[in-house]
Amino acid sequence: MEKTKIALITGCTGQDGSYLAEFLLKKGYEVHGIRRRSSIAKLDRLSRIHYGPHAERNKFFLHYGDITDSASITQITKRVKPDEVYNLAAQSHVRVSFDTPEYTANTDALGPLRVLEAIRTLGFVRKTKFYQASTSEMFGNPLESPQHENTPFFPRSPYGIAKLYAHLITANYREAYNMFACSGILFNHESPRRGESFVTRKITQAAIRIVRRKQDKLYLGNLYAKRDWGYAKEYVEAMWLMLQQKKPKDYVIATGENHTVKEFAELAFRVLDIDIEWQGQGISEKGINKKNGKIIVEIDPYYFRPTEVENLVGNASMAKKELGWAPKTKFQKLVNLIMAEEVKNKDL
Ligand code: NAP
Ligand code: F7E
Repeated sequence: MEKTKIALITGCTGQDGSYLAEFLLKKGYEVHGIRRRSSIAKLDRLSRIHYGPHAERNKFFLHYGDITDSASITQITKRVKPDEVYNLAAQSHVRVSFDTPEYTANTDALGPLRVLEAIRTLGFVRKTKFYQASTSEMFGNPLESPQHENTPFFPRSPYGIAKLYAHLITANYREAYNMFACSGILFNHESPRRGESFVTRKITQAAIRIVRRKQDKLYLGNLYAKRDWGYAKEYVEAMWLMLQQKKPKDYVIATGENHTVKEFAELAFRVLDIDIEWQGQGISEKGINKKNGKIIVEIDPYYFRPTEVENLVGNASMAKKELGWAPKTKFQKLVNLIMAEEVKNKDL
């Protein structure tokens, strides 16, 4: 009989961590996740696994730890003896990284280093494969479009810069210690589990509240930023596929098309039968509900970033060729599937 594989996921309570845990349990893995201590337990995204009446329940374990605390990371790695480590833990908000640059560097740059060092110093280099959650934010203002694995990096935020360190140190451990260590350069991916302060969920939740008359307006920053938005549930499979290859290698994961924040807002409101008419320019631009003439979208400069990434779109053809991975959910379908979940939420 084949031995059960053991996976350790940092950032298990997050959007991707929860989808990945479900995916790996379905594959028959024993899954260990790291959770942070907080005053309120934040296990909502794991409720289907952790509390549900599922057979997998016995193969899922949570450990208290923190990516800024080497001792906890090393102890958990020593106890779990993972075959695969997925390092998803991060301060993942780009705007917030300008407010907390040092913490972001500690978590997003040194965090992955701590995990790599745990694997190395415990003597697990031959046993344990390592996945690092890299990001399209490393491209920043890119020199070419679409971006691929060899596009030069020009990050534009403390987040992007911290993630670039993590990306490069992962490559260094691969070369220096012959470790199976690789990074997925994932473009934006969303879902009904996406954090509520990212622009997609902020828009979908506000649209529902506005229709339910619980909110008057939606305040946004840059309406013209373009992002390549995919579906998180599909992207976690690409992470796993990367660790199943013969050789460790970095891959871009993206849909290959991008859209503006404005288009996202238009589609989300359209699901609720609201068409937006745009008037004005710059910070005076407003979105008006065509049905009743009410202003439903306004600009708040607070949401502008000191340095913005204007236009990202990825080329995932290497992932298609070598991993057999391709996105199934494109823009319109993605907006619809998030909205379909939001409308069920009676608390909004
Ligand atoms: P997310 O929902 O914000 O989840 C982040 C996870 O990291 C959460 O579980 C969080 O725990 C945990 N975490 C944060 N700080 C920690 C610390 N100091 N110690 C231990 N755990 C900590 O992010 P996501 O969207 O799932 O993204 C997963 C990873 O992919 C992140 O590294 C992100 O930077 C990267 N990424 C995301 C995208 C995207 O579009 N989603 C694209 C490219 C790369 P709490 O639940 O306790 O907060
Ligand atoms: O912003 C603009 C904002 O915060 C998208 C993270 O997962 O993906 C994510 O980072 C765009 C930006 O995501 C608002 O200026 C306008 O241009 O949803 P976001 P992000 O910054 O692209 C990458 C790949 C990651 O790796 C990150 O971890 O939308 N925007 N108005 C706004 N953004 C927010 N959050 N809020 C607004 O009101």
